[in-house]
Amino acid sequence: MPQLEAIAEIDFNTNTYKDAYSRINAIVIEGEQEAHDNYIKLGEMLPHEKDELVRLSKMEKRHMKGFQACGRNLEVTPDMGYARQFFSQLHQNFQDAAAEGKVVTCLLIQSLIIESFAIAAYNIYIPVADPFARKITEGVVQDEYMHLNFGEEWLKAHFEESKAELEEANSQNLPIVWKMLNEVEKDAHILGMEKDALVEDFMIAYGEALNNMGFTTREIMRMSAYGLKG
Ligand code: Y39
Ligand code: FE
Ligand code: FE
Ligand code: FE
Repeated sequence: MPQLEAIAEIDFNTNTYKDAYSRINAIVIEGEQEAHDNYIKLGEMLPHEKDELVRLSKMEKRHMKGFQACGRNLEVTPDMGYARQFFSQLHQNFQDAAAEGKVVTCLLIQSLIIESFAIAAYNIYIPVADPFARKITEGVVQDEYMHLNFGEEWLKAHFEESKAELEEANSQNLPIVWKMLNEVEKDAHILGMEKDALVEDFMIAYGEALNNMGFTTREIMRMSAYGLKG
């Protein structure tokens, strides 16, 4: 449905809205918690960047607390079990990569893929959010651009030696993102967020990051197509 129509129609107090919110809010809370943990882990893997990565991890903790407040404000209990399940594949892939010392894969999963997902979701959510959540989300999305930029800059500086691992990690993890988007489509729609817009914003953020790092347009097209057909 058109965005303006959606704004006019949204009643944040219906059971339908709250039911969808219990899952989306949980996804965001769980995502922020895992992002916190991932940046702590990355700080251990990149001792030279540790201070900066600890700083990013603290921002993620703050985001988590902000979104918990959004749920309380609407009197919604987040379904954390659902959210852990939602992230389990990406979470496992990050853990496996970390155990193998594959820092490039870890950066691709957290700083490129998950941050681009966050940027898309938060930008699409802001115009349809309740006033309390809108204010919180506006503050958060600015930080997410900084997080994406961290991964982008590090990978740009190590591009030649990272390229093969990035392509492999992309092929393993991008299909998971498309699956996650399909899974969340119905609930997102109830909140006024359309899947097409989410996909579009995700691809803009992710594609721009890949471009800034040094991938050619042809490579970016090839990488983006991974898993698109499910
Ligand atoms: O870096 C971060 O802060 C990322 C953890 C946050 C992830 C947010 C994932 C949002 C997906 C929501 C899908 C709703 C349509
Ligand atoms: Fe619609
Ligand atoms: Fe965050
Ligand atoms: Fe982030």
